[in-house]
Amino acid sequence: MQITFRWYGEKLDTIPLSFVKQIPGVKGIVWALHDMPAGEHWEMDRINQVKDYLSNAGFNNEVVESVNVHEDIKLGLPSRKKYIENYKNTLKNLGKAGVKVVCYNFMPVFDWTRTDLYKALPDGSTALFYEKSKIDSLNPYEFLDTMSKQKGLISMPGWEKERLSKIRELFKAYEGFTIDDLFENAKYFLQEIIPVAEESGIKMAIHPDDPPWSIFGLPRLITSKENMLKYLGLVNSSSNGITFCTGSLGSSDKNDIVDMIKTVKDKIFFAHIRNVKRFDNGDFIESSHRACDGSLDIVEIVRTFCDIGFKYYIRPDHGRHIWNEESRSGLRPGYGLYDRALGIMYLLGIWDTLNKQKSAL
Ligand code: DNO
Repeated sequence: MQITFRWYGEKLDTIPLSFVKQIPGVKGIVWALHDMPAGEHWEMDRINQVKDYLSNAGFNNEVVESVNVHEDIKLGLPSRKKYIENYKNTLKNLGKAGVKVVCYNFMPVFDWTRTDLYKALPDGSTALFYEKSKIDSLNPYEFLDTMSKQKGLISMPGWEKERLSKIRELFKAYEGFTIDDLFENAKYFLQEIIPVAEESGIKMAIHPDDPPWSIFGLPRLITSKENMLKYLGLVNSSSNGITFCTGSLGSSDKNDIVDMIKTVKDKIFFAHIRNVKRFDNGDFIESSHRACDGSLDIVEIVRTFCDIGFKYYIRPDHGRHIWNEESRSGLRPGYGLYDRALGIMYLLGIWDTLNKQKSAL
């Protein structure tokens, strides 16, 4: 396996890559052209610019998160053809630049959803929090209104200003839309792009829905083991796979994470490993990576990845905001430096111990 770290680019991230270099074990940067709206074609020279920048800092560019899927593709509108063509051309260019894995999602309208970006944990750190009753009681417009008052919302991936400005039209377009419609449109998309991914040497890795249940009446696909298997079966290919995000799937106590990893093991090309603490009323908060701090047994999860001989990419995913980091300007909620670095050390500690035990056998 290879440890990676998500970074938003020279203009959009305030964490210097020289700091990331000091975290033991990080080989690659998980990147994207975050200024490109979904559906646009990524030009070769922009891709190469990032590649050179990363390689000068001592990192590879093998994982992209995300090439976003235009909403017209999810909705199955006639205009999807143009956006799918752009997607294919982007994949071809990424392949030429040495990219091996492309993460994406197929969530209608909202990407990951939380209600508080800075909820205090008992130790004084803050973290992303989901309050079920709030989501259940507000309509999406009221919800957006409360969210946009919180510092940093529009710097969250998937919550871009230009996207949010179309929210009313989008909800209208999804009226009466079912999960079967969404699966059907995903199938069409995969049938088109997977052959191009194969030719370009790219593994496509869909990110689970976060949280893994329907919100605001919108259907969601990657929420359970059954749905994951159904999605993988839409197009049978060694390029059709999963970004296994433990925190997203683990926000639901219905998901047995270890069992899911074992089930889809050959299809996991990228793993986001983080912990989450679930509460009985359906709320959850992103806790530290340590197993005893949350509801997920991160030790067992890492052991399972080690046992299946996982050879692809892992990142620590989100972190809490610690050591006064939330006062830093330019902080992206969930994407500070310190707790993600601690997360990496925890994951590597477990991984190294397991490997040592294995070689002692
Ligand atoms: C949040 C992320 C998601 C993820 C996309 C993948 O931190 O895990 O925004 O990048 O859903 O397309």
